[in-house]
Amino acid sequence: VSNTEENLKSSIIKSITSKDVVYRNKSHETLVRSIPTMVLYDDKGLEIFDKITYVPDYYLTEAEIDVLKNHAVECVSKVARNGSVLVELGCGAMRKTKYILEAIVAQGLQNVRYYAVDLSESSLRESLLPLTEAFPTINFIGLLGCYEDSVQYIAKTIPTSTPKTYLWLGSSIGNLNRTEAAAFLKQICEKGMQIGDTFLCGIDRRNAPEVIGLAYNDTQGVTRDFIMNGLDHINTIFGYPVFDRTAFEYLSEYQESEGRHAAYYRSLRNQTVAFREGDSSVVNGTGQLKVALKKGEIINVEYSYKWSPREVDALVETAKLYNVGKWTDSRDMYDLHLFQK
Ligand code: AVJ
Repeated sequence: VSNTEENLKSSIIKSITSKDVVYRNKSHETLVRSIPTMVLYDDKGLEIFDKITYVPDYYLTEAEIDVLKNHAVECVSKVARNGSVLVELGCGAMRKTKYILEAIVAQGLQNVRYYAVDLSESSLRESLLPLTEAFPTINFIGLLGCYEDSVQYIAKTIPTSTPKTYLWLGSSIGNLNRTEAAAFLKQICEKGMQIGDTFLCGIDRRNAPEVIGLAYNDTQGVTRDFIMNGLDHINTIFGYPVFDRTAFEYLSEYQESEGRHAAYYRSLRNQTVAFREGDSSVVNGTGQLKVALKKGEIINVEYSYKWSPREVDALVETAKLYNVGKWTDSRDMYDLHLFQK
C-alpha cells in the first residue's frame, strides 16, 4: 500500500487548507476547498458502499450486472484465451466478477489467472475465498495496493507474450476528472499492455439529471451515510476530533454542464476546524493549522463523472487505445466498453 497514514494526513491538511478546486455554478466560478476522496474508503466506508450497490436509486450496479448477465460470454470471447491474465482494478466485493468467471469456465478456457487489486486486505480475502471454491480451474491472486503499483507489478512479473485484460468496473473511472482518466488509461496502456491486450471499462452515461441526482442522494439516505462517514474516518486518522459531524450536512449536486455529480460537506455554522500542533510536521507548505469555515461553506469530497459517447471517444484516443466493443444494459443507461491496444 503506497498511501501511508502520514501521507493521507498531509494530503488532507494540504487539500483542506487550499482552495484549488474550481466549482462552476450557473456561470459563477468559485474556488472550493476539498478533501481527498480516499477518506470515504475505510472499512466502514467500504461496508456502506456495498450497501449502496443494493439501493435501487443507485442504478449503476444493477445496470452493470444486467450488462454482464446478458453479454459476459460474448465479451469474454473477445478478451480471454487459454493462459490469459485478468487484472481487476479496485475489485471491491467482486459481485460482478462471477459473471465473467462463469463465462470463462463455460468457454472451457484453461490456465486463466485472475489478479484482484484492492486497498483492503480483509475485503480481498473475504471476496476471493468463495471464488476459489466456486471456480477451481481458475488461479486467483490478490494484489494489495494501489493501481499504479499493481500495474507495475504485473508488468514486471508477467511475460509480455501473455495475453492481458484489465477490468475496471463499477464506473470507478468516474472519480477521476477527464484529464486524469485519460492520463491513467494512457499510463496503463504504455506500461502494462502489449499490442492486442484489452481493457474492459464500466462507464456511466450522462443520464437524466433527476436520475443521477437520486442515485447520489437516495431516499434511504445510504449515500448520505457513506459521505458523512468520511468525516469520522478523518477523525480516526488524526486520533482526535477534527470535524464535528453534527456541524456539517451532505450536499449532493449534479452539475450538468460538467457532466459530474459533486458531493460536498456543507458547514451548518461558522466554525473553525483545527489540527493539532504535532501534525504541523506533516504539513508541507503553509503550516496553517486552523481553517475557518463560514456557515454554508462547502468542502468537496467526491466527483462522479458521467461520460457522453463523444467524451469516451476522446478518452480512448488520448490514451492511444482503440474502441473495439460496447455493451449496454436493457434500460440504456450504462455501458461496458472494450478498449484495445
Ligand atoms: C465507486 C466511484 C463508482 O462515484 O458512483 C457511490 C462511489 N459515491 N455513491 C460512484 C459513490 C456515492 C461510486 N464509485
